Amino acid sequence: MASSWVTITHAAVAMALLLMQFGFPARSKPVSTDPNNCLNLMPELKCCPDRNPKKIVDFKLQPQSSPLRVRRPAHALDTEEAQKYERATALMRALPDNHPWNFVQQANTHCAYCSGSHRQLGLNISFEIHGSWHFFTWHRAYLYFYERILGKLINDTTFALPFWNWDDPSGMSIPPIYRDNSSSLSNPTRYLIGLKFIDLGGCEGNNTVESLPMQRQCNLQVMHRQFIAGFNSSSLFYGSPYRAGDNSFPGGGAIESSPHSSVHRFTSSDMSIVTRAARDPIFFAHHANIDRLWAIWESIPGNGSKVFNDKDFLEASFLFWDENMQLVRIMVRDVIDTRKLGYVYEQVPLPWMNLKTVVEEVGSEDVTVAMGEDDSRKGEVKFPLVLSSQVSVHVGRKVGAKGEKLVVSDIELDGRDHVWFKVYVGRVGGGRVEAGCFIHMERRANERINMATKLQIGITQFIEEIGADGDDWVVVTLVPTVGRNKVTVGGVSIV
Ligand SMILES: [Cu+2]
Repeated sequence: MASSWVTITHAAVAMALLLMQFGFPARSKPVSTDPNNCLNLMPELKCCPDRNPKKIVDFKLQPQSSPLRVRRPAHALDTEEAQKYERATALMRALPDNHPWNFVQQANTHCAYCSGSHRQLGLNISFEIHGSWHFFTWHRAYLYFYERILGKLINDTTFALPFWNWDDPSGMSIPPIYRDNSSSLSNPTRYLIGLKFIDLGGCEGNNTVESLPMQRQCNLQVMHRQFIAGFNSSSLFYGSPYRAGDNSFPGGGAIESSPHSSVHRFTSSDMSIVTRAARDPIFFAHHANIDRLWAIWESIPGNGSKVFNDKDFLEASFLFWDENMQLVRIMVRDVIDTRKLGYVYEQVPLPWMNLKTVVEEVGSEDVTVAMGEDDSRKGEVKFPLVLSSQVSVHVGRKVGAKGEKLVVSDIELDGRDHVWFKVYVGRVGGGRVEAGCFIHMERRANERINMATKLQIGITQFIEEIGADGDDWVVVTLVPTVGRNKVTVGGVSIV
């Protein structure tokens, strides 16, 4: 026994020495931005920064000298707050075109990180900030600098961006400050939907007195569902890891598809096209609410983020111009705590938190096509399949498994297309719930963007709600809503 142990130990040491000699094991690295390599891939929209940095400064958290900035609901701003924000944005718009604080330059900062323009340091591949665990983190850093620049322009160190409180019925339409066409906060190209009720994901109605309560309730259901879908798993909430050298879009978290992308779509015009989105000032209120939801998720007991143990997450870095006109490299570890960044969100009710999920009865017109090892109708659905119409499959699961995840794998599309499909989980012969959705927003590019990604949804609570805890099979239904025939799905499984 002893001699074989020695042999194994020797073999392990020898192997380790061999690996070291060849430079293995290859250590993964955090993604970072190349300051000297940015490609203007779309001639009509030059997203790369106009100014080349002379030097880059590492971000340092500021000691708190002034009171915390308090981000308030946009629909509840008083006249003075609204005028301040309007004035700061007007000043930002009036800056010279190539000034890093100029409104369009600021909008381009977002574009450069979502159009393939910015490259990963030393790798000459896209640095994309959507569809991965850096969705929340990059946008938090972006808003942080944007807010401080606005504050600087009006000489107010307590200036705070408002948030679009679309998760509460009182904020479920475009806030008044963004509707006045003479204001620096407006975007006249938006459709005339200012008075309509927002659709957080499949909640359209005719906006009549009769339909509004239903639309309101549906939106709250979307909020509730998307939080459950990514509830107590940091990988489901944040999205998949994205490390140096990885392809773009490894998989976004639940909130990124909906309500994030659905609100972009609802707002229309610039907001519905990723590469143009930040040209609408409402972008910043929308993303402030996304940022607030992240802070809320973190505050839920038991949601301790495992991503915070991953160095590649914490040490990823982005470049922004700060309020002192320096180009700053900021790391994800610096944006984890909003208080350290000097701001908090005003606490408002969360009417969606403790709802009960609506279980739909499935009508006879919903034909279930089965697949799987033990099913006689095996083979009727063949993956990969082009999602042209609703499709249902029986998917096997392990009774008693903890933390069940539904995975829709190898989702392929042209990243320029807007694609949306819903995912239902149902009991065989029983009711179903919408468990989540996949929404990809349109972006502009001259050539096809080959996109391969996946969707993961936490389904433990949904399985309980449909009463399928003891079942070996559930019915998963994919319903294309936008972009039929434009997306291919490689498979559906429960892990
Ligand atoms: Cu967005």
